[in-house]
Amino acid sequence: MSKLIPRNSNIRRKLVGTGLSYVEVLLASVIMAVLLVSAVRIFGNIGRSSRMVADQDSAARLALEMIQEIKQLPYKDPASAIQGDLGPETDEKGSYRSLFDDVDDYHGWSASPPQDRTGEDLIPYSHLTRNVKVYFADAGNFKQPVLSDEGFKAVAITISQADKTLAQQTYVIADVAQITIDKSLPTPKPTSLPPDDGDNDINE
Ligand SMILES: [Ca+2]
Repeated sequence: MSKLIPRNSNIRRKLVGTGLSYVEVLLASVIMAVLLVSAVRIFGNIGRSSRMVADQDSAARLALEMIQEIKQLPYKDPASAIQGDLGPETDEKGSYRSLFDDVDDYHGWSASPPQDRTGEDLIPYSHLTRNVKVYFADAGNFKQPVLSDEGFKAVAITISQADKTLAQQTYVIADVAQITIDKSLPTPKPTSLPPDDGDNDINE
């Protein structure tokens, strides 16, 4: 036999109050779980974005270091009578890069981890691969490879992680000795200077 509890009794208020508390706790738990999952996702995305930005910075730095090394060298091999083949000469192969002595010796170079010129691994970039390709560039369109040397070599440097390319930079190096001056251009006339007035003015 059930017993009715008066609507305004303290017991009823306590029971009703207890029931609402469970619901509130349940809702709060659900909300906390949703917030927690969202926070994990947000921080996960921030972490991935930070790593991606750091890797792209590293890739740009590695490409820049390589082209700075390459552009210090002569356009052509100073010791080889045979020009026209791209890549290191026979006596330079297997020397890491320490014996490379011209721009196109770097053609086909690839290392993972990237290395310095003496062959030391660059440990901070051990998850990256750096490779170089060199091609003769069309004098009228540097993006167009050609079979013979027209006075320009394009150096394409790619930095990748697994199969993903992080940076790809292409630089063009000119053979200054091979570039001819267009003699059809008018020769500038020498400017006549005013006669010296003899006062040894340093600005004259
Ligand atoms: Ca060489």
